[in-house]
Amino acid sequence: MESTIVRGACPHDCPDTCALRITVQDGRAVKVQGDPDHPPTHGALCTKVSRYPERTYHPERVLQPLRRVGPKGSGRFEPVSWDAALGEIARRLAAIAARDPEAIVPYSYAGTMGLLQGESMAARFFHRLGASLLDRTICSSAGGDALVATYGGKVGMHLEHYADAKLILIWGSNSIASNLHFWTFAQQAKRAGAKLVCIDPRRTETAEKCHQHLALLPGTDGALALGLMHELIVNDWLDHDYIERHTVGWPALREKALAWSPERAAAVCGLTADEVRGLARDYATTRPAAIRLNYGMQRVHGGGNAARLIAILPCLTGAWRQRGGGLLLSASGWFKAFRNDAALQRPDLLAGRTPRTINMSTIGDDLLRESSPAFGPKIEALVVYNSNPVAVAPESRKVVAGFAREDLFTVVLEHFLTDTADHADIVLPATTQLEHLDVHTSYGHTWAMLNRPAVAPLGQAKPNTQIFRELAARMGFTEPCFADDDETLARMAFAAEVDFAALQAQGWVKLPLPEQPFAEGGFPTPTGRCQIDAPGLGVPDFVPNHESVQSSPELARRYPLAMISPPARHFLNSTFVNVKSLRDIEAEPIVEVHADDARPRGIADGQVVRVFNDRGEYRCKARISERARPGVVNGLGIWWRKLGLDGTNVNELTHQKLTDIGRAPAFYDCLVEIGAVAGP
Ligand SMILES: Nc1nc2c(c(=O)[nH]1)N[C@H]1C(S)=C(S)[C@@H](COP(=O)(O)OP(=O)(O)OC[C@H]3O[C@@H](n4cnc5c(=O)[nH]c(N)nc54)[C@H](O)[C@@H]3O)O[C@H]1N2
Ligand SMILES: Nc1nc2c(c(=O)[nH]1)N[C@H]1C(S)=C(S)[C@@H](COP(=O)(O)OP(=O)(O)OC[C@H]3O[C@@H](n4cnc5c(=O)[nH]c(N)nc54)[C@H](O)[C@@H]3O)O[C@H]1N2
Ligand SMILES: [Mo]
Repeated sequence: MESTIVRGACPHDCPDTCALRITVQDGRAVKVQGDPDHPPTHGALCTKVSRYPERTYHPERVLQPLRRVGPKGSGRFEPVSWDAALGEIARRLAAIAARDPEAIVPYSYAGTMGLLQGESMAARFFHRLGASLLDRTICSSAGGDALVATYGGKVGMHLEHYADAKLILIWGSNSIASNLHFWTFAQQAKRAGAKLVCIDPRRTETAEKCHQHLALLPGTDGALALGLMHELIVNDWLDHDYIERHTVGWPALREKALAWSPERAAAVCGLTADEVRGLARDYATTRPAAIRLNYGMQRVHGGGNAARLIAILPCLTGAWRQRGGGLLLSASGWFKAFRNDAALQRPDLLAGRTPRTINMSTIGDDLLRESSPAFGPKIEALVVYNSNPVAVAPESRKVVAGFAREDLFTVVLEHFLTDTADHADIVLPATTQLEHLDVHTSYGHTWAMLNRPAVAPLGQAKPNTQIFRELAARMGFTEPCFADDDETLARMAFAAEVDFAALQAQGWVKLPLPEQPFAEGGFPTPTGRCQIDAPGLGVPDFVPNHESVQSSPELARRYPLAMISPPARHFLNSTFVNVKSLRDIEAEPIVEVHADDARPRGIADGQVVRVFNDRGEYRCKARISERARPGVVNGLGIWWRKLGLDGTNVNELTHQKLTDIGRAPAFYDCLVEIGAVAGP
């Protein structure tokens, strides 16, 4: 049998953006492996993506357009032709647009991170239509905006430089689960004698493999950073020259930090004062010292301020001066200078209109709003692609009620009948990464990537780009940009420095970037300095959780447990939950509970429990485990509601209150109570 290897790129919302080698036999992808030649990937893939053929050829793939036949949310559909489906969508959208195009809302996130199958033809379509804009905040905008305020961009250390560090703080990141190819570099550093410290409320598989684990309470990272600053000041562990020349605003923050003794910080964080002191000493006196910050720490009310405080640390000690020193939260800003987003997305098609913006994180509330001068028109139509909001958006009860509105027209572009697709009026079959062309940036490394289609589209599936191209034609949009094919889009996605011929030949191109970007300051802020005092935000401070003993004592009496809901290792958000071999590993939706919290509630290991608060109730299995610290329970995400124990998931409990910076959800700032469920 003849077999060929096709070069691809992993499309998933993960910092690693691996280079793939896909083995194709007789037109069928039979194996997906990591490319050994791509430095970050070094031939290794996570378990999930190595199961790609299983997901792609899954018997439940949606391979033809479907039209709803049952009530909203029933998941009952009949197959229809592409012609009928596109015709109906164009008719419905045109009728709404004739009244007010802002009543139409696109809803998308990072189901694929590809620049083409993400926001290229889709953005053109919605811009031309004049639909509402979408604020894509659900994941990273608290920390992301914080980094932009502080450094001037989402920029930081090179991934490979972590191998040279002598101390790595792995802060708010379960790297083994969600940033595996960083972990490889951390392991290299460890073998060369580096100390690894994990800062995470949960005793994750990563925490277990670090030398030290600081299990702070969720949402207290800002207090810890201030406690560390206190120690840097009183022990004079500051790099005065770096602060003087490359930062602005330190005196005001210095004043605040002096009020955060290790005792005070420890009391807020649920740590000991010695743990705070020891961490400060390690951080100040070990060279090079690196921080791998990740988005897990910014899904709380004060997530933005905390990310700012932590990002300031390497500027106080001058850690940026050494290779192997500094911080990385996201590398995505490095691509900014090399991307042609305006060419791909064509905001000029708005032609002077300024539609309102809907925040994706409050879709539950917004779908239930009537027209008003403040809100604008009631949402009449939703077009969902690359996202599964019914499962992933906070406060499910409201999200589900919104999606169940009989007067809402919903179109979902999907691979599978997800919880969201079940609520569609029309489902359109989309291709997977193995079936379409795309180009990629990364938020964990600095290589631009190309994904070639390895196989022909399955069934009647089409790439998102093609679906929006055909919809545009149906709507009578005649601008020539709606005729651009995918290769044309791919060629215009990057600036000349990312040579398309090189991308085609090798599959990736390393961005031309300085080796040690901030060794001598040079932050991409207007002043070139790290903005400790940032325009419009001032100096950062500790911001407590929306829901905690301190900020909401009455609520905490009724719901005394803090719940975080980090990713399960073998799922990617809600993707892969329906892939049997992976679901078999995760087995069932679980909540991890410490024995000290389980005992007084009469909860036994493996028992079904109800986790509840005023917003809702979610049933899952309790796992009594040292992974949970006392007072904090871990409800691992993000199950498909319909594959859970009672048709719900953990987002039944989360709320729509936003973060201090970035308008993002505070998924990990959530009080609950747990009770045993009687009976079998
Ligand atoms: N396997 C797998 N990989 C993934 C994902 C997935 O779902 N599964 N998700 C992807 C996505 S969408 C993203 S955004 C990225 C990054 O995604 P993140 O969500 O950052 O992923 P993790 O690093 O797994 O999880 C964050 C860690 O933060 C911890 N944490 C929770 N609250 C706090 C807190 O208040 N302070 C601190 N210090 N830590 C806290 C959690 O216990 C968890 O271990 O990963 C991506 N990679
Ligand atoms: N409680 C709680 N909730 C969370 C989080 C948490 O930690 N806890 N994490 C949050 C985070 S960090 C994020 S990023 C969001 C993620 O939320 P989403 O971005 O919605 O991610 P997924 O759940 O993976 O859903 C992506 C969907 O896109 C589809 N898809 C993939 N590729 C394509 C394509 O090419 N075309 C089309 N049409 N569809 C495609 C997949 O089949 C999948 O159903 O969830 C958030 N929700
Ligand atoms: Mo995310």
